[in-house]
Amino acid sequence: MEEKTAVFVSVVMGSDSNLPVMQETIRILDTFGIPYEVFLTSAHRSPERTSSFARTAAQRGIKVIIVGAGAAAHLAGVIASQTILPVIGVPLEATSLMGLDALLSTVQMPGGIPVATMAVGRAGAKNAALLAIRILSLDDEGLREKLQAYIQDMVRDIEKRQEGIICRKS
Ligand code: RP5
Repeated sequence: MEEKTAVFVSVVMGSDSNLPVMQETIRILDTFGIPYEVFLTSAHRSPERTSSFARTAAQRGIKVIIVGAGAAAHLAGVIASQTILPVIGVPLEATSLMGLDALLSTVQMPGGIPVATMAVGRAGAKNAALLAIRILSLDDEGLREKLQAYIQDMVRDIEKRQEGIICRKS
C-alpha cells in the first residue's frame, strides 16, 4: 500500500484568482522541501467548507495554516477562530482598493484571535512561507540549517549587487 506523506502546511486561498500570487508561497515551500496542501475555500461563499477545514486541520497533522485572500478578506480570521494552529494571513489585491481592504480585514483582528499578517501581495506570500518554515524549524535542526543557508545566500546576493553598482560607476 502506498504510504501518504504527512502534510505540515496548508496553503488556503479564497479563490483560484489568488493562485498566481500564492505561487510565491508554494515556490518557497518547494525550495525547502516542506510537504503542503493547497485548499480552496471562501469565508463568504463556502462558509461550511471553511469551518470543516479549520476544525479538522490539527487532527490531520497540519502544523501551520497560511491563508491568502483579497477584498473583504475574513478568511484567515474565520479559520483562526476555529483552530488553535498558528494562522498566517496574506492580504491580496483583488479590488479597486488594491489590497488595502484585505490588509485591514486581515490585520485588525479582535483581541483573543491572532492572525500573523504579512505584507500585501507577493512579498507577503513569500514571507508567509518563510514564517511557517521558521515555526516548523523550532523542532527541526535540519530546517534551521537550511534557513541559515538561505539567509547567507541573501547576504551574498546583496554583496554581488554592490559589486555591480561599483562596476557601473567606473
Ligand atoms: C476573496 O474574494 C478571494 O480571496 C479573492 O481575492 C476575492 C475575489 O474572488 P474572485 O471573484 O476573483 O473569485 O474571497
